[in-house]
Amino acid sequence: MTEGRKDGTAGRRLVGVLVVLLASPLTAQQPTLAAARRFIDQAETQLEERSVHLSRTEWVAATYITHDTELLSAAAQADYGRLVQRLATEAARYDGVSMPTDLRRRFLLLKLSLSAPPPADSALGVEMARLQTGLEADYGRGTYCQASAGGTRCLTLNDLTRILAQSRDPAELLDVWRGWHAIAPPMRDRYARFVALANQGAQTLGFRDAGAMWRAAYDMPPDTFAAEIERLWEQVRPLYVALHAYVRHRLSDVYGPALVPPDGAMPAHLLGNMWAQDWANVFPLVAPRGAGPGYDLTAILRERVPDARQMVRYGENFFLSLGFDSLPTTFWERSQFTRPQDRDVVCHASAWDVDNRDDLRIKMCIEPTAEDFVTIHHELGHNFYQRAYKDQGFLYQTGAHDGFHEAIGDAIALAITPDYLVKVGLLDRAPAAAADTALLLRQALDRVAFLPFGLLIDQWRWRVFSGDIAARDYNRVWWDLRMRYQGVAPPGPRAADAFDPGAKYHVPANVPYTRYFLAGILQFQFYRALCREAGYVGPLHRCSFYGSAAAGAKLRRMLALGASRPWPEALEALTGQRDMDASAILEYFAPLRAWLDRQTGGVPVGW
Ligand code: X8Z
Ligand code: ZN
Repeated sequence: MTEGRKDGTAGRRLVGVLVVLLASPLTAQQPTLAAARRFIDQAETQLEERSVHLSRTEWVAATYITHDTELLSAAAQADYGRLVQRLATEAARYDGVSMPTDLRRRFLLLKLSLSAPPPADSALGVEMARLQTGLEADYGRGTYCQASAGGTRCLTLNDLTRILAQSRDPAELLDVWRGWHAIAPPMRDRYARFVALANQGAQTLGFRDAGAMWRAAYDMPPDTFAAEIERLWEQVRPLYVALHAYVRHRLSDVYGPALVPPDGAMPAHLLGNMWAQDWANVFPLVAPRGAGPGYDLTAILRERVPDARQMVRYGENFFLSLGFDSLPTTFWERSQFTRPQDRDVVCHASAWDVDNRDDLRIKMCIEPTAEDFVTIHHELGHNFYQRAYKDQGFLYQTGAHDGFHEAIGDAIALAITPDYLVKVGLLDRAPAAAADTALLLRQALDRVAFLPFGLLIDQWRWRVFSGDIAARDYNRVWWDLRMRYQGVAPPGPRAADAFDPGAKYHVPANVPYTRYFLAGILQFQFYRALCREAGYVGPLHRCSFYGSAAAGAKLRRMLALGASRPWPEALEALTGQRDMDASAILEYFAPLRAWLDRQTGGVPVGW
């Protein structure tokens, strides 16, 4: 489970008025507007109440993976799914009622509230919930056990991540990459069954399949949304291709043309990240030649910040500087900041609002790295959003769209500039402006490299849900898409039973992913708006709005809307724009783009 609402449960029977309506001759009458309003109010009350129980079972299942917590969580999910299903079915009787758009919106949000709605048959709903919790738990338990002379050593994803970030030995990198991907083949058939069941559920709600349902959550027709994604990608693709060409050119020098072909795809195991989704860890290999050392945030954190909790304090402090209230004491008591030594947990970072009021938590396995420092800000962005909209009705207690939720903390993290680090005492003096290229390159390895990855997971999944890709072709099409969008290839041929998408958290956990692509664009729009509000003038990438009450107030106004208004209104409240638009990210990276083009003059571009 990530942020915002938890997928939910059953619980109380529908009360009073509906039962009477169903049992009486009034059934034949046209339902009224007043009845529709009463219905959705009562639905919200029930969902809200049951969601708390669901969140608690999911929290325990994610932070203490056992056979029993898995089954308890599955049962709670199945119950909540049944409740949503029943309410959505009953809601259909109000389809013909003419109602204000605000009320209509709440009915739609009810239908869209689960990323995998259960089939009508409750036994199938239970089967689906077990598959879902089982797949996520298997991911959480995943390890790679290496046989060596001294015996067997089992490495967690944290361990493997560290090796991928630091090692420059292609054989070792290949070994850990393969080792982790071996967790997934046993998931494939269960995943295929899960897809079939989720589709049945989506169909009972009137959607063609679960992917079509996901695309329906953006205040525009699903096909228009797909086109919108394509439009945004076309805006940023040239920047990505320029970065790709530069990185490939440099890595080809480091690893040789046999491993990194100068005009082909880059192999996935050499980019510093298990999924090659961001490349910040290969920065030392591709840093501008002759550039000074700049600074190394990972090294600073290791030296100056005693533990994970203190890293989180820096994140909280940023929000406090914008005028947000401090996190509740329970946040510090109930969050999981580091990987427990004595049990299996789902380490993939997430942010929770367990009681829809103020029981905010994060769940992470924090390491003292710049990467995790950014992720902390990302997660806290979810928590402060959750708190900002808590006074909205339950169905509005979520992001303007899911990309907004993912973009808040990232926009804040963009303001972790050298000047900011000096202000909070993490850096003694800011590097000279000449170091900007290096800083921008590091930032691009993180945020520009991510964009095609953010896009392609659901390009794959939408086709999986639509039935366009059969289970036996899952892996082939996955790599076709990675090649097409990212210009990244598997390190060698993949076995017939490989299921590489299953080695990425959001696939077994069924978390939609287009949100991260959207966030990749939106975070720069938010950041630019916050910089302007703070009165900043100068090159965009050097702006930090740390300490700006005006920026904070403007941000809170957008966050407090939750999902109560169509997202263009929320976007306008902060940025003055009603469209998602890549001009801010392009402006931010403009100096780097010019530099990249100079570096890659005469070397192959594209793949
Ligand atoms: O899953 C996440 C967050 C939790 S919502 C840590 N992210 C994506 C990922 O890790 O794949 C943030 C960046 C993209
Ligand atoms: Zn997130």
